[in-house]
Amino acid sequence: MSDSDTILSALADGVLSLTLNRPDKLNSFNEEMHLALRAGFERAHKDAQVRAVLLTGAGRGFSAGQDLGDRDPRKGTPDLGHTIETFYNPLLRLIRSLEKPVVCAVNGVAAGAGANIAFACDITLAARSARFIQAFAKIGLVPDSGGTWSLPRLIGEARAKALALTAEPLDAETAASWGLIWRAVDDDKLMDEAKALAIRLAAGPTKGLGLTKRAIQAAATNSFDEQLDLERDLQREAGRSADYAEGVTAFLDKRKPEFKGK
Ligand code: T3D
Repeated sequence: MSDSDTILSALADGVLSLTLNRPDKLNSFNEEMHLALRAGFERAHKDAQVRAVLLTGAGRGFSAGQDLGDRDPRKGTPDLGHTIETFYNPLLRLIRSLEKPVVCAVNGVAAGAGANIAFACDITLAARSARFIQAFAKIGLVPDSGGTWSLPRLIGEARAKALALTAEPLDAETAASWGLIWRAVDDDKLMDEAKALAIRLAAGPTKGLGLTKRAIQAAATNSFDEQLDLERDLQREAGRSADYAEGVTAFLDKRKPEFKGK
């Protein structure tokens, strides 16, 4: 685990909370924060005590994407393909491949990669005052962090193109009504609601939830027949889990299940 203070990390109630912590730079990403966030998600993959992740930002913003202070063209031309390959893509792959729920609480503006990281999480809530900006167009770049994949899938090509080509901000309520995020929440209730959701998910049947995430994500490329076959295989796996046995036993005994995440 990285000991950088650019990411605040805490494990409680089965929830690993990861807080982007460069508030004076609107939590924009430098290399140190990238490495620390990656270490957090790597821990979530390996540590059985982690049964859900809660990602949020410190201060008034969620994340303004790449730290442009590290990209001054007067100091040379960076190889952005290299930074995407080295930093952003591994992070996005870690989030999507984690077979545990990732809740994202967007506490303020989410721009550039910051917006697309939020869209890659499993359940994203946003403060009503938050806004999402595909800021790339303002500086001559292409949406990254999976944005060109997730935007058309979540909201269709017309809206995806308009957001990406104009870089106009999208408010949280519209983002929710379009299906880009799960819910817009009153600012002062955001963290309570996101924490409660993450704790609830962490107390759930982690194996089954993880397989559900895998199945829904696979639907993006599978045919209907392939998806039916996948559901069969994953249901077989889920049916062998201790949490399935506990869920059915608890139902039959008319009591609350106590899932162990196994
Ligand atoms: O480079 C690669 O590796 C390729 C990958 C790229 C991924 C990307 O994310 S590219 C997109 C980069 N992000 C942006 O272009 C967004 C830039 N920021 C903004 O457009 C605005 O800051 C916001 C719309 C996000 C918020 O506006 P506002 O008015 O609420 O805040 P502000 O005053 O602009 O920013 C507050 C402070 O944060 C300010 O610092 P100061 O003046 O108080 O010392 C500002 O400079 C700093 N800040 C905001 N965004 C960034 C940043 N500093 C560095 N990098 C930033 N991206």
